[in-house]
Amino acid sequence: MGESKVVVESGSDSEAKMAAKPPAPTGHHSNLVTLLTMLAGAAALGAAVWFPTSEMVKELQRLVSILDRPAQHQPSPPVHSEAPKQLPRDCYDVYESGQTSDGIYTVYPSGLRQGLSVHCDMTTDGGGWLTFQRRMDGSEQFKRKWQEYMFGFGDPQKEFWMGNEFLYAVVSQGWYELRIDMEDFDGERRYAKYKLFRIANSASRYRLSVAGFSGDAGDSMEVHNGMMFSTTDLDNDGAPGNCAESFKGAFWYNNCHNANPNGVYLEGEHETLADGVNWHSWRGYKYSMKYFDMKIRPV
Ligand SMILES: [Ca+2]
Repeated sequence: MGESKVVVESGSDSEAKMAAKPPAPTGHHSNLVTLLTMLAGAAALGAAVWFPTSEMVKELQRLVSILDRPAQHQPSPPVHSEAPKQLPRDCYDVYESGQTSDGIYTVYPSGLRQGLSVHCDMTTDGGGWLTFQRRMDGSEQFKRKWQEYMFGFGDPQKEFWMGNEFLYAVVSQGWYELRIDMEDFDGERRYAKYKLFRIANSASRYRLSVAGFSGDAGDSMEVHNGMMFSTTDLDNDGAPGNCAESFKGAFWYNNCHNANPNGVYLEGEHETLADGVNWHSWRGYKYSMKYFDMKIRPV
């Protein structure tokens, strides 16, 4: 782990090379309650631009009241009526309900009443994958700020980032695995898979937990494990400078990266260092992928 594969942010020294290990994650349930209480409170005061609509504020308050109920250790009261139809929490639920075509489906993670339109990959590696990031043609601008990475942008059929808040809503429901597929301009495809993928809430800057690599693309995520998410306007990285600024993306930067999925779409070989859609362990810091996606599925 002390290998010098991490790009050192320009003008930095080595003191911040490997950031201290993060504290052990606390209960996600209580994290979610804390977050939602905070958001609902802030939005109700009109202080937050995060949830501008009163509809969303109500939704958050409803969620908090649900989550604040004591855990169901007591036996449930007998149910006499017909059980309500179960809403899909993620793409795996959608897959289980019989949908086997790739496309856009509505899911309801963490009890979100309004639902989210997400892209489900139903054909790769057994299907049931919820795609949260994709690059494929350079049509979308990925040089964006914290707020935009928080709630997402782009077209889920094409290039997009789903949004850290929605990603959190999904992965906080249980145990998830991560799969990354990529392709170069010679038409060769590689993948990286991780048995565990989780992010913390916004108060913890969406700190990443990723582990259990397999695949043929090499492990370029390991140095990002335990890091917080960073954007150009909110530097939470492990470097003295600003990695998102230096490498023109947004990611769980360390000091700074082995993977830069949200970098500039530079179409193959590039002269500049590490600012493309790079995956270091396969094609290095001067090759930007033709295709790249990131997706999750419950374990
Ligand atoms: Ca920094």
